[in-house]
Parts: sequence; structure tokens; C-alpha cells
Amino acid sequence: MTQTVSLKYGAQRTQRRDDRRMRDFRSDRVGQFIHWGLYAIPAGRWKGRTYDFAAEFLPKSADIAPAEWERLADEFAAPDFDATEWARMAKQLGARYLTITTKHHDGFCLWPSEHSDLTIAQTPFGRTGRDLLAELIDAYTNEGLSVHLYYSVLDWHHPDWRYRVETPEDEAAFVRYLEFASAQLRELATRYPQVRGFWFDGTWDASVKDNGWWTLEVETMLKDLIPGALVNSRLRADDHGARHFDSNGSMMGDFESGFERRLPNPWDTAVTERDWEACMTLTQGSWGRHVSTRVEATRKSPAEVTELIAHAVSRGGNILLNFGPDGRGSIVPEERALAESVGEWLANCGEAIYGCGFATGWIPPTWGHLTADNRTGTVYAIVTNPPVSGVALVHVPEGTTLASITRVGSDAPIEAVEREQRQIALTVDRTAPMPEVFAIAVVTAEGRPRTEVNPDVVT
Ligand code: JFZ
Repeated sequence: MTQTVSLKYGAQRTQRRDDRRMRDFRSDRVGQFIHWGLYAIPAGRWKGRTYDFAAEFLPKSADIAPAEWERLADEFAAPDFDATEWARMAKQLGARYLTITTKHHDGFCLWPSEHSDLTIAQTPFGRTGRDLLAELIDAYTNEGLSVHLYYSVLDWHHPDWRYRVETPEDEAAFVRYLEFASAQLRELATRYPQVRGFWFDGTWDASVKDNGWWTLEVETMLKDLIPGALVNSRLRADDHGARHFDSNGSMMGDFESGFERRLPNPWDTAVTERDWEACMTLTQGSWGRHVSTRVEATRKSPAEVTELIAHAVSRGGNILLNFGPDGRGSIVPEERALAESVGEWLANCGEAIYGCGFATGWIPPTWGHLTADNRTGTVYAIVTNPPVSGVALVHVPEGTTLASITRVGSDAPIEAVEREQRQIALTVDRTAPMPEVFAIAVVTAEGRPRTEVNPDVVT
């Protein structure tokens, strides 16, 4: 960096975090996202019409009056909700953490917030006295998963929310809004201090960008209340309204959360030098439960989802796979089935995913993805798109030769020939329903395994 701008609200560090909590998050690699709120009840349908846009945007797509939308709270009984069942399914999927929507753009709070009149306390579920978030946090913790709380700053329900601040009245209202949001976040961190972090959304409007000071204040407050709490870059804006990365190019927050329904280019090496997490829908465009057949037709297969996981890890990132439970509190059958298949693959081949990251010095293949366990130097070839030839070429790094190649998750025999110019010709199964995985070890001329000092190392 040549020029440095003096900033009051920019990045709090220029190096990645390397404490225990951050390392755990980094080695987890696979998380479960859950979008659940009032929008799960209409699930994209309103007055006999289906709106294919994201189900959680239905109040906008169908132009629903706020009072009418809020009446859905009377229907939120969630008779099928069972936190233990959700947590078991997440564990079966192979997710290592959960990120749950506590308040989405419609303002409905999944906890009984003292600061809002649109919360679970006003629903038939909440009137029984049950604390849904507490149940979820306990159940996931019991399964050994960590929990993060998603919070939308954008709020269609709150009278003081502003998209931009234009008049002195707007200014006064938005100051009140930020006080409200701070109070809610303080409430969440105080009620649920076991959570590992927070995931912010709805921070793209001019009103938030013009108040970068507030985003730093919130980050600081949460870390004071929960030491080491993880906060995503999407929360943050600096003195000049730069988001995610400050005006000097340093990432704000602890991990980058700009990859949304997309992944970095396989040739992007800059991304491998920072912590990031991509979030991904299981259908094309909806985060909340959607019943449209056109939306359903875009559902990703287990093999596709597996490829996305491998892709993220190969670039040194995490992936958050989104589930949209229905209005009764059930995880829908398609998503249960996905959790089962992807989970089975992860149970067999997880050594290529958990604790793994970018394979420094190796050429990204066209037939799949390489990941590396930098503690051992083992590189994993994950064959997501087997070539029609049935032969996948792996190029070992300069100065190394092949020491061993073994299959992960199966004892089937292997056919691999080392050719000139550090090329390994690996015979792959073009008909495998789920990606084959191979573990490759190389040695240097001195006969040492080739390990990298890389921050993806988990100790
Ligand atoms: C937001 C929400 O509007 C959406 O409902 C969902 O919760 C998702 C996780 O986040 O949607 C976004 C946010 C950011 C981008 C695109 C959609 N983005 O940066 O491209």
C-alpha cells in the first residue's frame, strides 16, 4: 500500500486474527445458515399468487401493508419445532456451526426483545414461555456445534429506520434507530453469551454507510461483552463509507462475508490470504422457505453442494449452507435428504475439508479442487468434474516428487502413473455419484515432506 488515509473507524488490525476462537472457526469450514421467521409461513405465496423472488422479501414483492404482515405473528405456533432434531440434522450434515437469523429485514425478532413489539413473545409459540433461541443454542452446543447470531440492521418495521438521512428529522430518527439496534445487540449478547459471534446484514444503505462510527462501536461493544466474539465484515463501514474493506484496503471485522451465492475465482490467490466465508442458498435465490415449483426446480444436488464446499476450502474459506425450515418448524424433506448425502460424503472424506485450506504452490485443476492439510503437507485431490478421458492430471510443485497417493473414504484400488515434468496421471471414475478424493504426499529432494507455514494450520 502506498498511500495511507488516516481513519478513526477503519480496520482494527492489518493481520488476520490468530487466537483460539478464530482458529476454530477457520478449521470448521462448513457451517449451517438458517433463515427462519414469519416469511416461512406464506413461503413466497400471498393471496393466491406466487412470487418467485426470495421468500423473505415477500412483504416487498407482494406489497403487503406492515400491519397485515405483522398479523402473521398470530400464526407463528411452530408446532413441529424441535431444536434437538435440527441440531442432530446439522451434525449429520457435517456442519460445525450454525448461523441463525435473529431478526431479518421485516423486523420480526426470534427472541423476546424488550425493545420491539414484533417478537416471538407476541406469537402463540412465545406465549408458552419457551425461549426458541436458547433452545437452539443449547441443542447445537450439545452436539458440539458453535452458534452465531445473524442480525439485519435494515429494518422495515421500525419507524425510525431510514435508507438515507436527508433532513434534521431523519437525523434525529436515525440516531434513535441506531440506539435501538445497539440496545438489541447488547440484549442478544447479554442473553446469549455462549454464542461465538455475530453475522450482520442489511448495512448497505447510505444511512449506515454515513455512520461508520456506529459499526465500529457495535463491534467493540460485542467484543467487550463476549471476549473474542467473531464479527463479519458486512457490519462495517469506515469514516468515508467504505464497506468490508476500509479506505486503506484493510479488511474490517474478522472475516470477509462478501461472497454471497458465488465463490472466488479458482485463480484468485489474494483471497487465500484472508479469512472469508461464503454463504450459499440451496435453491437459486431464496433464503427463506419457498414453495414455488419454479424455485424448487433450481435446487442444488448433493454433488453440486459438495463441489461448492470443496471449492470454498480450496481457496481457504468457509461455506455457510442455507436451510429454510417451513412455517411449522420442520426442516423440509429435500433439505433433510441433502444433509444426509452431503453428510455421508463429509463423514468419509472430511479429512480433505476440515482444518484444510489452500494448497500453496499447486496448480488449480480444471477437474475439481485441491485442498491442503498444512500440518502434514498432504494435498487432497477432490474430483468434482471428472474429465471424459477418465484421467485427471495432477502437477506436483517444483522441487518435489510423489511419495504416495491413496484414496480417501474407500479402499478401491488406485491407478496413478508419475510422468515427466512432475505430472501424475490419475485414473478417475467418471460415473462416481459423489466426488472421489485422493490424498497426495510429496517429498522434496532432501526427502522431507513439503509443509507450508500457513495460517490455516490448526494447532
Ligand atoms: C441479504 C438479505 O437481503 C437476504 O435476505 C439474505 O439474508 C442474505 C444472506 O443477505 O442479501 C444480500 C446481501 C448481500 C448481497 C446480496 C444479497 N451482496 O453483497 O451481493
